[in-house]
Amino acid sequence: MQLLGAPLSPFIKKVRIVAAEKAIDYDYDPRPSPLGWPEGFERINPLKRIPALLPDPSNPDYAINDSSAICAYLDRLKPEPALFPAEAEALGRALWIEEFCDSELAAKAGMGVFRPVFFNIATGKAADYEAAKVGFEGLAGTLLTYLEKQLDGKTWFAGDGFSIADIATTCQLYNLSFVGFDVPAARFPNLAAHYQRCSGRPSMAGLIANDQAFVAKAGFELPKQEL
Ligand SMILES: N[C@@H](CCC(=O)N[C@@H](CS)C(=O)NCC(=O)O)C(=O)O
Repeated sequence: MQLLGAPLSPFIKKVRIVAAEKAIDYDYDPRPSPLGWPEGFERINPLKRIPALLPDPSNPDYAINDSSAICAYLDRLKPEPALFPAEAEALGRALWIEEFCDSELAAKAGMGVFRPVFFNIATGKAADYEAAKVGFEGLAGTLLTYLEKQLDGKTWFAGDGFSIADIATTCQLYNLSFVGFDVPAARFPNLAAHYQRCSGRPSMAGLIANDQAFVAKAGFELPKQEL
């Protein structure tokens, strides 16, 4: 199988973490990106989004698109370790937190924080930290506050183990951290501790190391912000 999409995408990370946790091998094509689509990519995904997964790379007309669809596919392909809780209520909660992070949090983190910093830098402009800080405070006061409360007295978001909910959250918080917006532990102690717990797993740490090497090679500066 072949996974397509730029490594900095939080949705690509989500799929790669699931694959790594389950030790599933795949070929990886990092080229498709919102900053440039290979010719004919819409044949794979008419919505022109990443990630895309081709179970058979020789057949671009038969893709599985969308990180949630791909993660569910990988989980069925290799059920162990389970990343979707078996118990009904925990599964419902995991899918809700996954959706919360993939939709509203991703939109506000991506458009409001990541893009004004990284897309500017990547296209040769100055990072717009003023806009990014407004974007961060907008999502901190609502979405991060909600997630913080969900973790009260809990180690994981759904059920009693690491799940797709924890992965989806970590990918979005990492996207913020990448451009200098670490979740402040003083304001969000549960979330900051959860982020440390999840981002230190080998499935995520390897991806972070790749990004750091990329940033160093490109000479990008992404200083940490006071929040
Ligand atoms: N719900 C989708 C979201 C995928 C998505 O929005 N990916 C972004 C990159 S992070 C994208 O391809 N955006 C296309 C664009 O901005 O033109 C998923 O979970 O895969």
